[in-house]
Amino acid sequence: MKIENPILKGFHPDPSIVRVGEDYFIVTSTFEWWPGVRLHRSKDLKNWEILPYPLNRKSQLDLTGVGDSQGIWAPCLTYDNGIFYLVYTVVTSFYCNMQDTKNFLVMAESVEGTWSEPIALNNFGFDPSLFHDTDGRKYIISMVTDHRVPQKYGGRLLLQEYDPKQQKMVGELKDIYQGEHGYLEGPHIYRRGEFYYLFAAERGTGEEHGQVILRSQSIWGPYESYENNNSILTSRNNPEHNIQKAGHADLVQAADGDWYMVHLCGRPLNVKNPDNHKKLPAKRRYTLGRETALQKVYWTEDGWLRLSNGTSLPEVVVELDNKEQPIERKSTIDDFDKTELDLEFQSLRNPLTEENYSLTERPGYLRLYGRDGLSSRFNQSLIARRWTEFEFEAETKIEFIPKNFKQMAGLVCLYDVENFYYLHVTFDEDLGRCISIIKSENRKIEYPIKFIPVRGNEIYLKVIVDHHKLQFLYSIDRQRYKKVGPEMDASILSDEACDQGWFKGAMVGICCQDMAGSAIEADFDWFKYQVPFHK
Ligand code: 6LW
Repeated sequence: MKIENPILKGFHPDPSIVRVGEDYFIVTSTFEWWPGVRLHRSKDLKNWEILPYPLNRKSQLDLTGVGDSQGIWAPCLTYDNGIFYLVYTVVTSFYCNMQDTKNFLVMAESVEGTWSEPIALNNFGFDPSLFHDTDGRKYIISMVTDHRVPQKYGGRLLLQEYDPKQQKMVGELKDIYQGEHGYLEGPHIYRRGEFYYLFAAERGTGEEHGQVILRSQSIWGPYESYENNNSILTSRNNPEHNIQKAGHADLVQAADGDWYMVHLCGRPLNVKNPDNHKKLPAKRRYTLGRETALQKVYWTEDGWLRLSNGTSLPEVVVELDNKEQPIERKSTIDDFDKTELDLEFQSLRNPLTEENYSLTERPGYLRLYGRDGLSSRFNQSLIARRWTEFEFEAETKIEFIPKNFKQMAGLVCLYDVENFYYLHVTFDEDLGRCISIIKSENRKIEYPIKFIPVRGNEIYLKVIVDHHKLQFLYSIDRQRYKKVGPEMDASILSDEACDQGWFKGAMVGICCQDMAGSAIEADFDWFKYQVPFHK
């Protein structure tokens, strides 16, 4: 069986994998999107099915007000003795100098829940990982942030024991790595034969990214690195390769003894930041964010880990020996006939409550009640899903009768609260009900078109994305579609282009705002996300 990377397309970074019996599970970071932590299951490593998000109660996770690209970072999923353990960071401030990186653990007997309330770990840095030793002891390893100017350590990893009985960190905190070779993140520990292996990402999550491996006979170190700390996985020397940004990896052993590695990667657009860009000059843009890929690996006779292709360059197509076990494909149209939202959808920072939506008020419709504007970090009535392909169409059918200009509802392509394209229905004092587009690029707001009056109760809003091109359309009969506004630049919805963007990917969704405070309702009959049929 062949698998093609990425295995989880679109915004699925920082993968962590575990196998329990015949099932593989992968968790990925969700940042300010709610609920927290994406979870997928597969039996063949190729076909992945989304499962309920582990952090799905406000008592477990409250991201109200949290900054863009903060929130949930780098979850790590492990299993021991009948229990799933999920550790993760909740980042509540980062881009100032003092970082708040709160680390937690939740547990569950079934991966589909219910997951426990969070247990606080230490907060020295982000990317905590839990290691279950063979003697029953458990340890947390994480990287350490350093707010001092200048920083005392370039990179540093700390290890501390976790006591499952007392449910807290115990004993001494020890440095097991200090950045003589560089900055390590996303650390995991494994035990194999006589060694403890330390597996970690290096050189940040951009195109320089890579993965290193070190080992020691004691969990506390000292750790020796493989070949002068050469990356065992990286795309940094092959900018033309289809799989860029490779790094931040985790290992899993199949039931037949074979080893696999999941890692994050990105597929670039052919569009770059300008040379004078203040954050990342001349960097290529990645609207699909960082995705999850899989590689086959093996252990050498002298106990080091290598990619099966013998190089450090990730494969696009990986050949596996196992048999494919297809899963049911979801329909491209969600007609909102169920009483719960599809798992593909996430909201921003908060769960949607009955203040925001109803799937029962008008059966067969998603009713959204207008709340905060698209720049709010508090109470938005918005649901969105990931862009998973360079080419796709998304469409919705909306019924909405706004009464003033502060009321809007429609179809949105967004990266964060500062960067979006919004095709919306609203009200104008002279024109009555009309549609328009708002573009926000790093907080610079523009209306690429004027307001266009629209008749009829039902309106179809559509977006067609083709790599860096984004075109909105609308129709009142679903027969004839008219383009609205010019072709626009999709590439601004990327980590590279966004001021507060570091770690996510573009999303498309539907939303309703009522900044006048009357919680006007908008009814959405369905939402369609479709990739061209040749894909
Ligand atoms: C992740 C860390 C990282 O926790 O980005 O650059 C963070 N490195 O490993 C968010 O994905």
